[in-house]
Amino acid sequence: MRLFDFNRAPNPRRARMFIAEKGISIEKVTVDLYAMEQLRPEFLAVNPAGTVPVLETDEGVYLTETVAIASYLESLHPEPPLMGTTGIDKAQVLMWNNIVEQQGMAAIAEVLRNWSPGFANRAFPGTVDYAQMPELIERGRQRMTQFFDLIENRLKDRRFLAADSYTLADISLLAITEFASWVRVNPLRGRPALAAWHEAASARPSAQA
Ligand SMILES: N[C@@H](CCC(=O)N[C@@H](CS)C(=O)NCC(=O)O)C(=O)O
Repeated sequence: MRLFDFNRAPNPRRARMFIAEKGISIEKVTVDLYAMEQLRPEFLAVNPAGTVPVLETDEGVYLTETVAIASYLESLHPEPPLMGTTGIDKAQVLMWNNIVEQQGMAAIAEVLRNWSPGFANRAFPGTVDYAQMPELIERGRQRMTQFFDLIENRLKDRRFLAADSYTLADISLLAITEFASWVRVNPLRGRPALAAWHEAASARPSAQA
């Protein structure tokens, strides 16, 4: 089994933190996004979407979404459970993980990819070039505020985002809370519940992954 990885990017970090929480080790293959290695034919044969992380299973199947990688590893290594144990907990983990990806990650990506010169013509990952649209930057920032306010409200009286223990949803939230600094936003400012949650989450050894 191998993980196609890049240590500076937030989505591969989610996979690495999940692996670290499981206490397992998986061979890593670096795909240097700064050198655009994700668009080389040999990597596009692994993942036509040109994104990392990708988990290559022992059977040669490529899993190209973090949630799928997590789900597969959870099935192989159920302890400690990171995706819920009861029906309702499993549903809540997927629900909050989706909210983090589709509202939080998407909003930050909207700002970053339409703003940073490093993403000129790279408004989306993959082989098709998309021009930046600067008018989306401010909208993305508003969506970020809306997302982190939602999370602040959720965490007011809870230790963890989705269930009674640390899960994939928390891992995803940790990755994107820190990813916000890429667009010079500190989501902890003025959000005490998120700040307390972040202090605890970032103290976990897996946060170093
Ligand atoms: N939905 C995917 C997202 C993967 C993704 O967008 N990865 C980024 C790095 S954080 C990437 O590979 N970007 C390549 C590019 O921008 O060309 C997941 O859940 O892992």
